[in-house]
Amino acid sequence: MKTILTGIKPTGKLTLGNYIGVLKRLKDFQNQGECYIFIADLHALTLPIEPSELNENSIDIACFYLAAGLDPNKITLFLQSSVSAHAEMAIILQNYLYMGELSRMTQFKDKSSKMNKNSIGLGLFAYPVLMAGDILLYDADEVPVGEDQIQHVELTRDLVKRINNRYGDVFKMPSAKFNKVGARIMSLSDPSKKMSKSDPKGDIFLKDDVKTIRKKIMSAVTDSGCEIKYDEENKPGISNLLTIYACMKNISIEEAEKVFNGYRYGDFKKCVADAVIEEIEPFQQRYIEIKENKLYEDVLRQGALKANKKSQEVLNRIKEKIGLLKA
Ligand code: ATP
Ligand code: LTN
Repeated sequence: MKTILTGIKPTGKLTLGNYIGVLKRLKDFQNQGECYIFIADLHALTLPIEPSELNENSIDIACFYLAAGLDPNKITLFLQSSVSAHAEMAIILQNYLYMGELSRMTQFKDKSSKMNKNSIGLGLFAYPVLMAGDILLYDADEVPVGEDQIQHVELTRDLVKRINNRYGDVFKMPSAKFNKVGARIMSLSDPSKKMSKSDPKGDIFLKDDVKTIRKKIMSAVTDSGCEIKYDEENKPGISNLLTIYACMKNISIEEAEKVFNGYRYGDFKKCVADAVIEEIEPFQQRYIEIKENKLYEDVLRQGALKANKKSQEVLNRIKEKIGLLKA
């Protein structure tokens, strides 16, 4: 049976991009293999964050995972920080990843370019080291992520080759699993940019009320043409809305284009808003129920027990291979 692992970092309010890129797909993954799903709270510390915000976001992500249909009897859901093997693994792996390759990571370049050079944390630079450890600790075969995280999974693959070459078969080779459609949902106000929770202009938040969602979609930036056609280069706004619609309806882009043949932009946007609301409204109701009844608490506790057990096995394996003595 294959093992599937993914995480989301609790850095802000989740967006429709997070939903389409990862959350929505997890329900199917849980029937395809053993799933380890976590809240990457240690990763959230790589940029300054208020303690209360980190707390609140972490609870929200746990509730959103469950609202997306994850069944705690089928999967292991946990907080990264409640499994100390993640920190220990990162300390070991940091010696096998090089500063040159880490400095070429797009996420690091993007985030650090917006900061004062003297206050870029070591953790931000070493982000992919911690992430590689997350993946390797559970012998993951598949890692469902959005497009921006593929580079980190590729780096993990390079690391596996490096370590296995030197010490024999220690780690399983993981691969990134991303959507053909919807791996990169773009901002509604600037469709040349990714919809991202740390850059909230142009986002649809999963907690937005229905009226706000409709308003944001109706005022999404498009172009001066009149054809509803997928063309990322010349019609990025329309292409993004077509992608959102196709993902909501589980159809291909070609099918979505056919639906809207001859439509005016305004009518098209209304249909996109209807499709998003139809799916997100019941999802939001499940989220509220889970949060109010604190249904996540027991799930996280049980999840930590299971994740600790599995990750210790793998941690012991690498420790032994590299020559750390067991007392
Ligand atoms: P931040 O802005 O804080 O970097 P983010 O919005 O990019 O956050 P992450 O926590 O980095 O969100 O991402 C969680 C998961 O959602 C990742 O697998 C990521 O690839 C995916 N994801 C994020 N944004 C999008 C998007 N716009 N389209 C598709 N997938 C996305
Ligand atoms: N970097 C990811 C979160 C993350 C992750 C992981 C995803 C941390 N560790 C391991 C998949 C596998 C992000 O969402 N930005």
